Amino acid sequence: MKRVLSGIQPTSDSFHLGNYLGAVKQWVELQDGHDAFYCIVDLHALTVETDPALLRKRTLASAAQLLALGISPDKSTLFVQSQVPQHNQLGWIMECLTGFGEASRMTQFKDKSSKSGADSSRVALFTYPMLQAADILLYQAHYVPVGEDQRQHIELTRDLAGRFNSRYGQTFQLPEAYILKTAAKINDIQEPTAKMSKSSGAVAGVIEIMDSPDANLKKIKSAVTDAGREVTFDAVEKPGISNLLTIHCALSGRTIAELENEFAGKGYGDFKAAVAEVVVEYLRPIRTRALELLEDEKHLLDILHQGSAKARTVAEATLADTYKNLGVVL
Ligand code: ATP
Ligand code: LTN
Repeated sequence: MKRVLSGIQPTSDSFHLGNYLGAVKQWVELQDGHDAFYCIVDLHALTVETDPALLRKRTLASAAQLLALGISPDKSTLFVQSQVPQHNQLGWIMECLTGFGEASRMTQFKDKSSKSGADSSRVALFTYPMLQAADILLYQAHYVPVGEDQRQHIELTRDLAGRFNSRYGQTFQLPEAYILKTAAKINDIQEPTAKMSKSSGAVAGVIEIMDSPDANLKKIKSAVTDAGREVTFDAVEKPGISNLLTIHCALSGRTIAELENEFAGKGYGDFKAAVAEVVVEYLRPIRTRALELLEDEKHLLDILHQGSAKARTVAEATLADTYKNLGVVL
């Protein structure tokens, strides 16, 4: 069976629709027929200032949401990054392989560091992609299901794996990004040319899984639309309507052409009401299930501890090979 690995940061109380449609929906589908490892990357979340109580709460909330969205501990290994110390150990080796210029070209670093200025950004924000490479390579993953914004980090991971293999002997599987064209990027519904984001979007533009059905209904009904009146897909001229069409299709399974037909001659208002209905009904049972899971913290911790124990066995074997090939005395 091919290996799959992906990660998500516990940086907010709720995942948003972009996280689900861009990434987690594929995680759920890939559980069948693959050996899947899914990691809550709490160490990556520390690259920005965090409050200890919030980090704990959000790590558990992330686990509850992943389970509610369909990740099954019987089918895949769900674990917490900090519970597998080999991530830091291989992360250092990856830093030793990466050029300063190469790391400086990472667009996520450039975007995030430009917000507070490079001087006040943490060093770990700069080395973040090398820890991510370690996350992936420890498990010898073939596929990495992520949204479009992560493509460059997966390319770097492939480069580092290839570099290590050619210098020190075959050690790592070269991973491939697994990115679906249809929902690879969901945009902010108030600012539809920017990606929907946990940390940088204003709340009104971000559809959160843990938001109440009422709140999401209101948000979608006040989504920004475009000039004109026709519901048609045109990412350049009509970014607002196109984003809503993408969301509707991804959740309802209908095609853009079907929706364009159905709403021909009707206004944006009717269309937004339909999108709101689809989103709210899709998310309602997921939120309820996540809230139920959060009531039993011990059960959640048991699942994570079991996952982390299984992850450690795989990670230990890869790290031992890496050290041996590097000439480290064992
Ligand atoms: P932050 O804003 O804090 O960087 P984020 O919202 O981008 O967070 P991550 O934890 O970095 O979320 O990403 C988890 C997964 O969700 C990644 O695979 C990422 O590619 C995907 N993702 C995030 N935002 C979107 C989006 N707007 N559309 C599609 N996929 C997305
Ligand atoms: N950098 C990713 C989160 C992440 C990840 C990973 C994704 C950390 N480690 C390993 C895939 C595989 C992000 O910001 N979305």
